[in-house]
Amino acid sequence: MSVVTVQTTPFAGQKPGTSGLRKKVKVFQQPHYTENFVQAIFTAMPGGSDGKTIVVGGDGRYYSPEVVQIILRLAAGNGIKHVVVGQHGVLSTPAVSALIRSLKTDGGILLTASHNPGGPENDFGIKFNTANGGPAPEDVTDKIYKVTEGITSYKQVELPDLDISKLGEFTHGPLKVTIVDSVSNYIELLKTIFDFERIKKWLHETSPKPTVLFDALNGVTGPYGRAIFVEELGLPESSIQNATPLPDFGGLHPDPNLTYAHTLVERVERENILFGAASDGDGDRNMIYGKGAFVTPSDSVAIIADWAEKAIPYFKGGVKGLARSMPTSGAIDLVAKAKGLEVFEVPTGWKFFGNLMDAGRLSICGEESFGTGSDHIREKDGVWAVVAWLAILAAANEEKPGTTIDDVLLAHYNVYGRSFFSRYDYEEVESAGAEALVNNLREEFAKPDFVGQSFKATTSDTSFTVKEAADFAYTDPVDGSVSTKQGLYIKFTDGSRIIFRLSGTGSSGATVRLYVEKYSKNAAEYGEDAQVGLKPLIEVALSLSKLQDYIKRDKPTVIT
Ligand code: VG1
Ligand code: CO
Repeated sequence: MSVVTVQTTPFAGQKPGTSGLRKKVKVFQQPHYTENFVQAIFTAMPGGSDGKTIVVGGDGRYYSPEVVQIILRLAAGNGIKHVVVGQHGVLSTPAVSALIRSLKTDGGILLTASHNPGGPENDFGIKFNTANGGPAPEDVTDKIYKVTEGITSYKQVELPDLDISKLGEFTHGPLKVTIVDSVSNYIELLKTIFDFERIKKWLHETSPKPTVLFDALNGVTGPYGRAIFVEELGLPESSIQNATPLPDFGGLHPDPNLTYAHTLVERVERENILFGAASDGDGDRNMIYGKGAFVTPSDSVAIIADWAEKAIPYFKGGVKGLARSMPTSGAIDLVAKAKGLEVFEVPTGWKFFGNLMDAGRLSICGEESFGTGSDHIREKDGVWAVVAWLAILAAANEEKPGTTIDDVLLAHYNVYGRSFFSRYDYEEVESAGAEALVNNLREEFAKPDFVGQSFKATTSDTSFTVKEAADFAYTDPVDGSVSTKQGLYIKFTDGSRIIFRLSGTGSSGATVRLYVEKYSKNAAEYGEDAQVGLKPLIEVALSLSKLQDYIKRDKPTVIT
């Protein structure tokens, strides 16, 4: 079968965002749209596509099977030698990263729009990961975008559809295609990281038995959850729910937060479940939620870092360094300080952690957006974080039987203090208004008297004085690459922060994110509701930015 060159013209806006290209399914279904972007990946991949091996898989959302076939045809046209595909095209994002690394492939293509809803009217996405298993760095995504802007043709072999339901090795035109089980490689990796026997001992030899509930929100992690919680840890079938991946996530918004993971929150509260957790559509996010105890992602990563050596065999040899994205609270910085570890503050998006991990300077990191992970792979890893928390509880219960999530949180605050944190999302607002909001803030920041200015809350006398304000820029300590305009932040003299950023994962319009953080070392405040403690700061953020005027919304879409 020969390679056919198909004429095409560029589509505007094929620019990968925080985590790949995300658009409505209908956009990807336009003739040549998906092909153009896949061709750009093959053209831009480091070292070219000729003779290379790649992994292909995703969260199984609507339109994935069709795109797997498109990728196979273009892979054949672009000289790729071997494609490793998850059965039915399904692999969680962490599982793709793990496969790229364990099979030492030249990269992978992930078919997911992560936590965005799926189905014919919703979102699809394509992301390219490089040979280290992590999301392509900005120089590669910039090149992909450049190629899409000038594309005139793509190359393919007109192959019939391959049956991707059967495991094994196949010859498909000029390609070798291996269809692999979606979960086994990943589960084997987790077994090398955690002490499952120790977790089992706590789960089965405690009376009454600790109760666990994992909610896959109809996303990709259902089979992974079953393999770990039911098969490996011996928990009952009732300890997992929404565990069959559905192409439209059963209409759920597969984002593990208090708003969207209500199926989890309700059952945990109703049944007094000790340990609850949820994951997102593609399995890289997680939420930890026990009866009456919500763990903010910023606290979660700090606590995992604090317990790592004691609870997780993978870190027995020592933790190398810690990191967080800029808007994430400074809780992890305090752990790093106490342990004498390096800590890095990177822009939003997991791609910025990869270089530090590859250089052996980073072990554990996280983002406030329910992303937690380590250098066992190069993506954030929802199921890993859930098992990490089970490992912490098992270890904590050895020291003091009956320890709950709440107890772990309080013990942490008693040592390190508490960072109150919240994020307000204003989704799908008009792009012009969002741009104007950001431009206005930049102008304010540039005024000579902005630093030193005090702002008073609207419903109380609390006021905050600006210590520093800037647009976050990051110089990668490993390769020296510079990323600018990564979010506008204001630090106040009392250590509080507010941050404004535009999302890079939406599929239409603009999403404004407002992040607020306030640190307390006052034990009387540790049990407070974050929204109460943060109220004055939020009021100041809204009034100084004139956010409601610019984007014409009086309430956020989601508060986390
Ligand atoms: C959001 C989060 C960011 C995360 C990204 C991908 O990006 O804020 O922290 O890395 O989603 O997460 P943005 O640009 O919309 O703020 V997901 O689970 O794709 O994989
Ligand atoms: Co995700």
